[in-house]
Amino acid sequence: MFKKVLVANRGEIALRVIRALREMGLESVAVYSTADADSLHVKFADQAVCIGPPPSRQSYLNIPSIISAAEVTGADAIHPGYGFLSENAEFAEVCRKCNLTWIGPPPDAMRLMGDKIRARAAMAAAGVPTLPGSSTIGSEAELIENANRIGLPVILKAAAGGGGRGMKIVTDPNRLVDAWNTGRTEALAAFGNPDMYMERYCQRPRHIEIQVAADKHGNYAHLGERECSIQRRHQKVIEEAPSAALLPETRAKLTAAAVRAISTIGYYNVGTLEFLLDTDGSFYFMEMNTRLQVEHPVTELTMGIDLVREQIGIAAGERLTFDPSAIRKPRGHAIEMRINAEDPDNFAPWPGKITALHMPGGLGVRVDTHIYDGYRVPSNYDSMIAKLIVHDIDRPHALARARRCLDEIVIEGPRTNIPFVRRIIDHPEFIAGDFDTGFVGRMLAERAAAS
Ligand code: MV4
Repeated sequence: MFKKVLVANRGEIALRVIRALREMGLESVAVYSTADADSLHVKFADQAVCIGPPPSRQSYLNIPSIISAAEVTGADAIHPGYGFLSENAEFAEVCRKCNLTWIGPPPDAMRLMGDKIRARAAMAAAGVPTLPGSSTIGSEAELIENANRIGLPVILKAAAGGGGRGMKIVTDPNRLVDAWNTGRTEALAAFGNPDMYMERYCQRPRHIEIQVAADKHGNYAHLGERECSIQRRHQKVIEEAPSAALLPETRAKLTAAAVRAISTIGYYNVGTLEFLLDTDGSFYFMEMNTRLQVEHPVTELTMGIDLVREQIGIAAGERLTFDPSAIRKPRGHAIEMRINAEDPDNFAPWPGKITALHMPGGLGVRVDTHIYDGYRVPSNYDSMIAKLIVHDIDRPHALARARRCLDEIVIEGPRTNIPFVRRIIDHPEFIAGDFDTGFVGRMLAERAAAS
């Protein structure tokens, strides 16, 4: 096992990893930008190294600075958290070259999943369902041929995209060429790669993801699903486990497909396969995230497994702490609500000093946050300041607990999206479990029309 681990991240996830390290008896090294000097992750780590000025490019994305911090502190491994460098295969390889263990998957698997076209092909080859689609579209003729074969509507996606960035839905045949050209230009500017591919467009799907974990000894496991359909502009707002929409036989097929996928590619560490679930119960692979996810706590609470501890153990060459072949049923129901410092009416970030703070507590309540009374939310990073996660025997009880917790929270200073979260969890269709990825958009459109 390692002695000292550098955490290449900030905010709540840096704290989450530092807590796991402390419980495992390992030393932690925090890195921070000058904007984060007063952050809790800096205070809670055993050591902390300033790695640069506020902009992420010069600090949390600055590979030489982070490697130097690991070298001067004598760390033997790096945990990347989520976002920032967590899906950067080159960073993973640089760590290895510097004799720092990468607490994450094999770089080749990261690279494969980073290319959405190659990932789709690899998953189809592993027998995982994918939507009818194309490979890289090389010409206008190929574009039209594929659209004719698949049938409109189609969705154009960037090979280097992901998370919903750079997607174009085409319903009108006259818009096809224009959408492809615009998409290519945008993809080149955003990702440095103009390649686009096409899929049949699935209307009103649910976004269901499967948590997987594997060690370096060939043990492959799934830890059930998370329902992530409640999102606004591809940013998840509420996630839950289990999904109210999955029939037991669909769940069995989905989880089996996910395990088959990771064993085929020889994956290890934790990861998430994202699927679209269609209204008829069919499901299709979308992409794989080769890292810990923001919403991992709902799986931890329902499965009783510490995913960060698993990650560290796996990287150190240990076996999974649980039996991968045992059928694990989720215990009760967990719901995560992301709390952002933002204007609840227009979603504009709202940085600034926290002048009063009270977080909820009690049975079945977990709050993952780096904020405290007097903390200043910097304007340089994303606006998520806390995750409120509730757990209870079933979904109705978990929803009641969620409402009780939202009533207890006090955050003064920046405004937050709590009123928006509250409107979702009080919405009759959300309560009934009757929603898809278009739910938030429709809810906001109705509200705009009513005012
Ligand atoms: C789709 C889709 C429908 N059909 N692909 C969004 C995130 C990315 N990982 C995949 N995403 C989607 N891919 C096909 N073939 C719907 C989504 C999608 C979505 C699309 C438009 C607006 C909001 C959305 C929310 C979740 C998923």
